[in-house]
Amino acid sequence: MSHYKSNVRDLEFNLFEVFNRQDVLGAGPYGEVDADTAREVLHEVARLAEGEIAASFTESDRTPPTFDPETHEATMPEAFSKSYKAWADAEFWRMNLEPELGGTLATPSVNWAIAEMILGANPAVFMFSAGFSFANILFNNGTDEQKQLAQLMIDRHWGATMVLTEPDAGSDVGAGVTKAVQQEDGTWHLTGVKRFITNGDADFYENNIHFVLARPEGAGPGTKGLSLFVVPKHHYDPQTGELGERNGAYVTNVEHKMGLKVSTTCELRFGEDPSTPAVGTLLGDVHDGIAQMFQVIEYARMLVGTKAIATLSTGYLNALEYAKERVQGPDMLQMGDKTAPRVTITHHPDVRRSLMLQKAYSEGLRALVQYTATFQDTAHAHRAETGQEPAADSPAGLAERINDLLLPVVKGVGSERAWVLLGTESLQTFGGSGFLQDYPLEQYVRDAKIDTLYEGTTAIQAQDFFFRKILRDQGTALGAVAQEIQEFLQAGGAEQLGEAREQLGKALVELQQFIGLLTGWAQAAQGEPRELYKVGLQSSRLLMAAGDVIIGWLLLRQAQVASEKVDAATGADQDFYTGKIAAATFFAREVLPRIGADRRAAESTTGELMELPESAF
Ligand code: ST9
Ligand code: FAD
Repeated sequence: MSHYKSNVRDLEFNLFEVFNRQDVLGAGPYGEVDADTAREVLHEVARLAEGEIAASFTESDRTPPTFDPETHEATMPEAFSKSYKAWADAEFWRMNLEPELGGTLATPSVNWAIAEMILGANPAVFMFSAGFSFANILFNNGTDEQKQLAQLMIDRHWGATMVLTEPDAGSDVGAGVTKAVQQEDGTWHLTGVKRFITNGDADFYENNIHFVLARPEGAGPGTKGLSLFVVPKHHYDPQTGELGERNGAYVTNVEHKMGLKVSTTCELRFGEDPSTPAVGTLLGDVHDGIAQMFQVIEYARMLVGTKAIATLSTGYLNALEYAKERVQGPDMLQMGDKTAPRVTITHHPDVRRSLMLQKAYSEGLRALVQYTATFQDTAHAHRAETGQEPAADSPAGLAERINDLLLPVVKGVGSERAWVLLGTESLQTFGGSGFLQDYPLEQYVRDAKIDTLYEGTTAIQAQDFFFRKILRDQGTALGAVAQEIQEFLQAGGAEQLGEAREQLGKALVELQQFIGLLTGWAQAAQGEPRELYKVGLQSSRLLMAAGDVIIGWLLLRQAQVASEKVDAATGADQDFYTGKIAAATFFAREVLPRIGADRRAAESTTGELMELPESAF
């Protein structure tokens, strides 16, 4: 039986009942993928995910890849290679590929729905297929030869890596010292050590293309001095793709990790041996490395958030199934009667609380991914139709800014809530059995922890959210989302959701005051620099609070749709809509009141923690 439990019904609900993606599909750049096709694909991907993709999930954790330091190559578990091949051969990734490279475009919203299922079933399968997405980056930013490489990557299923981190440059990417020196033929030779590189090697790749941030000789400090180089594992014939000599970029270690063990995390050394230089080309022949890499990072942050949320969803559905069968103790109302019949644990109030919290967050976070993706749809359609970047003040430009605002929420809040809830609630539902390897929960918890760390830790997401996405944006994107929430509240709706709407209204005001507090400190810091510390002390809390308000609103939006349909519905649909109303009401009562407490706690910050001597910790 598959460990993975998809939730296609909820994906379809988001896509077609809440966010009306049928209005976008089947037209313009998405002419070949209409809503019916998208639905068929989702069901097909769910079967694939629960079947062949999920099949190697456990085995690849117990028998992870091995590394041979002599050959610098990793050997992948056979079962995992089969799952990877099943995904590569199914070719659903073509729906996210530029048509010029052989793609059949669907909207980002549909692509993230597809991605969710593969990421939930066996996340590393999706991650190892990064080459298919990197081909888009090459195609859109590259020189003619690099565009040709993009096609080879697709045709020959080559792998790809994003290479930023160094031993002394983690969150602080701009501290990187990997060097690039231009050669007479226009190519570049790289020297340096990168670490923690995902997809660094796999034996199902014929070739692997590294996208490396390095500092050209003489370039300035920080991230702005970095350029992006395309460095293949093997040299190749640019026409045919036939492999040539080994390039001087070698994997020198594969890390042993807490979880996600089948994903190879590699140390990568460039140009160690002067006789085999690490030869690369400059992406697009322009020095714009950090901005180019952020095209990759933005996609990867969405990916990581979606991975975390997908794991929470399958964790919840596994916990639910277990709870419906596990019999333990009497109903609470008969707790004094030692002969009372024993009931399934779904009868216990605390288990119900836990299950509803899991349901509300996994469905609310899925809605957050899909809501974010709707803005990607707008910006993507604009680019596909015009071939131009959207103007900042155009509807597509605003959509881009709202997407930017929401990305740290998807990544930061998605990963934190998922990892914590998987441990404290989903695994807990299984009692002691959750701790065993007989059930997938312990692996889910181990595999999901990484999501709060890579692609920028939660602290980095929180700073990105406040400084870049709110302050620097002068509140434009934030204002647009807040206005949407206000309009939803003003429109009213189902009577049974009245109290929940009231809670949401209060939480929104608290959040706005919370943001005002941090904005005030940031402004005061111009005269009194230490005020900025208060922002740093409270920014992670703000990010989580913002996530809860948006989740609470999206759950209520869903509940409003459900309330209009529930009476006419029957069977599973009726249960589905009833569950939506219950989740939104529960979240509004149980979670949203905490926003006020968060704001008050933040308000009491004095910054004295920053005065405390290090020795007192
Ligand atoms: C990693 C990989 O951890 C984990 C595994 C991932 C899964 C593998 C699969 C990969 C899939 C890939 C798919 C392919 C792609 C497909 C795409 C398809 C379409 N937004 O604030 P400043 C830029 S990898 C946009 O001064 P500092 C911007 O250009 C390792 N751009 O920063 C800006 O200039 P300007 C991940 C942004 O103080 C410039 O940077 N590591 C954003 O110099 C400088 O900005 C990390 O994520 C943004 N949000 O540097 C590092 N922010 O201002 C985390 C900055 O003029 N650390 N830019 O516009 C950080 O993010 C730091 O804040 C820092 C600070 C490095 C940016
Ligand atoms: P540090 O930056 O040293 O951070 C340590 C702690 O300090 C964290 O809690 C952090 O939040 C906090 N901190 C640091 N700076 C600040 C600050 N300014 N403000 C507040 N708090 C701060 N990198 C790649 O380039 N490519 C990959 O493919 C890749 N894959 C990875 C896969 C795995 C399994 C792992 C573990 C890492 C991977 N990474 C990859 C690296 C990853 O992106 C970094 O680990 C991450 O960005 C954090 O850097 P660090 O580990 O050096 O931690």
